[in-house]
Amino acid sequence: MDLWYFEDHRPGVRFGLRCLRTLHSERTAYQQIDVLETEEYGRMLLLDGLVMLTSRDEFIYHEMIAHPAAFVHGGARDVLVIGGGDGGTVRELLRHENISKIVLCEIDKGVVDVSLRFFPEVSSGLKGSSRVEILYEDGARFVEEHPSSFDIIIVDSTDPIGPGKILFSSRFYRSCFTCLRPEGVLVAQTESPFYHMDLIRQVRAGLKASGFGPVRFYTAPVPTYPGGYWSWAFAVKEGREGLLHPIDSPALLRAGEDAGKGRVLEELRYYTPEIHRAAFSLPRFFLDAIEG
Ligand code: AG3
Repeated sequence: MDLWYFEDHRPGVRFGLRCLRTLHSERTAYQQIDVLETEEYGRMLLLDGLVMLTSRDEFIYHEMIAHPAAFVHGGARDVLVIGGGDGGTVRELLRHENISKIVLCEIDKGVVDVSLRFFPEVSSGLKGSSRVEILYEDGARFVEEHPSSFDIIIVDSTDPIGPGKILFSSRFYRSCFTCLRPEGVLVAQTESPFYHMDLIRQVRAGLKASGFGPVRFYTAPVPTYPGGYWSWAFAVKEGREGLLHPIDSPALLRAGEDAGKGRVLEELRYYTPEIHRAAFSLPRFFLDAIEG
């Protein structure tokens, strides 16, 4: 039998993976969760029919959502992850020994439970670390209620539909700004430059209007996401030393001399200091779309 999973990326574009079997399906109060075994990409997690991760390429997405902010800040103690219930982002953040507390604010406990059961290598950080606290709450509400509490906020959301929609709003970004300490960094996943430039422009405007310094974007390939090409917003809050620079921050430039940071780099499979720099260099069509 030939079993295929398809995600419609556009009305005229369809992405497919041949599957061996379905491992899990459930409908939670928030969304449909499915886990499929694919032929080429290992296990795959779907929320409402959209690919959230596969075992084979999740390392690129998770390394790239976590390490740029962690290396640029350098001395973060408290990090908030909104969404990210699979635990991949937490796994990456835990590699940084300066981070003493990670709060994961995931609205749907079902995602955490499914990841613990079917993706142990992704979710490993979610249990057994005293540095991780999991809250099953609305992230938008949480940031409103915790002013000046975090050094880094990472928005590891789904697409801007369903429960993820509010996480792309200007009101949410204003709350994130308030929730960050001075010198804080916000990173948010911002979809595919091929298909979602309107959204990327909207995110940029929302962040700029919320008090952040320059708003930058960076990109990396994620083969199983729309366009195979993904983007993240990177915004900083002014601190005593001014504004942290995404590729020239003192902490990033010193990372090579720090034994702890060196160990982090040795553990990674995608992120390198060179990739970091390159990722912030945007292709012409991207620059034209946000500047034009
Ligand atoms: N968060 C971003 C997934 C968006 C993918 N979109 C899609 N397939 N249409 C993934 C969560 C991983 N921690």
